[in-house]
Amino acid sequence: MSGQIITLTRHIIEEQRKYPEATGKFTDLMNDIAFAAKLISYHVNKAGLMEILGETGNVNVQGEVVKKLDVFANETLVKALDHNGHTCVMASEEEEDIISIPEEYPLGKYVVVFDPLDGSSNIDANVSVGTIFSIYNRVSPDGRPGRLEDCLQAGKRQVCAGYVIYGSSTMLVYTTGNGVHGFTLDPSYGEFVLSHPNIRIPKKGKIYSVNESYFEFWDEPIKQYVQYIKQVDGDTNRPMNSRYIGSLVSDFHRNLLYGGIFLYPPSIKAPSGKLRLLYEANPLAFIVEQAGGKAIDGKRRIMDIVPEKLHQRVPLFIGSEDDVKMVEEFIEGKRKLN
Ligand code: P6P
Repeated sequence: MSGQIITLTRHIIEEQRKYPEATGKFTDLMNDIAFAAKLISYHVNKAGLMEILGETGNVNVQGEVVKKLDVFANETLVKALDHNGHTCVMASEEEEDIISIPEEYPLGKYVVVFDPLDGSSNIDANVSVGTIFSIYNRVSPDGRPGRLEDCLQAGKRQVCAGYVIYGSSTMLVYTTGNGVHGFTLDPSYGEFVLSHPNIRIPKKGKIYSVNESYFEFWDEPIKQYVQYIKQVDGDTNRPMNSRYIGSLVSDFHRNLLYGGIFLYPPSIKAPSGKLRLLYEANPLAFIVEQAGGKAIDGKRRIMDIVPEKLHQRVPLFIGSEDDVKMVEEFIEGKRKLN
């Protein structure tokens, strides 16, 4: 019925009804993530006023130790997810090793890996930043602390993936394999409200997002692809528009809604690219595939890659299906710049 307010909690509960075995623990876990997102949103939006910027260890006017926002975001997520008995282990871009659940807390079956505040170096310039997360079922034996193997699962085993974008408004976008749904935080009563049901990415986009300052360091096929999409040809709707914010969640979110491709290719300087497989490429790949798009590392489907290390980097080509297929054709030598 139009005019209904569907909160994130209600949406998850209704989604979970499709799984008779659901116990409600996943709903609780997602609510814990949403709670952390609200706290992070509040501090991101007040950062400039609360002197949270700058190096760790400063003391602000209240005499509190000032944390950099990404440290604050990391601690907020860990504290929100470590005590409710839903997780057995976590991993974060901010922590070298896996994050174990304190002994005094019960263990759960879920594994959460996350980038607590991607793009945080942009905050001082008031550029949108984001939290990115993936949820898996544990693979190690129940009843004992989770292990590294629980975090090193291929992206196709994700049970949920999502991101929060802290921009002109705060949005949470997630999938559990039944489409992609976006919720906007209504600060007047602190609820994430369904604003973008069943997001679908256009099959072909008009936007490409890449840091072209690395052009000379790319392999020849990537150079040719980027030169191709910049050529003038009305019949094939070229040139494409260049849009690059330098904040992954912002570039991805815009391309998800409008259509297009984000590229972080391998280069002489970064043979595996810059972005991380576990908590950047995999969750966004799950989301884009659920929205009808595609995500590859240049040769493989991102979600087929079995991680070997927590902070493993991977080249990333992600977005509209036809755009990613075209860069794939250049990489495979099936298409060349005429
Ligand atoms: P470059 C931000 O530092 C980040 O991790 C992503 O959010 C962003 O997409 C990428 O790096 C930008 O990297 O090399 O273009 O500055």
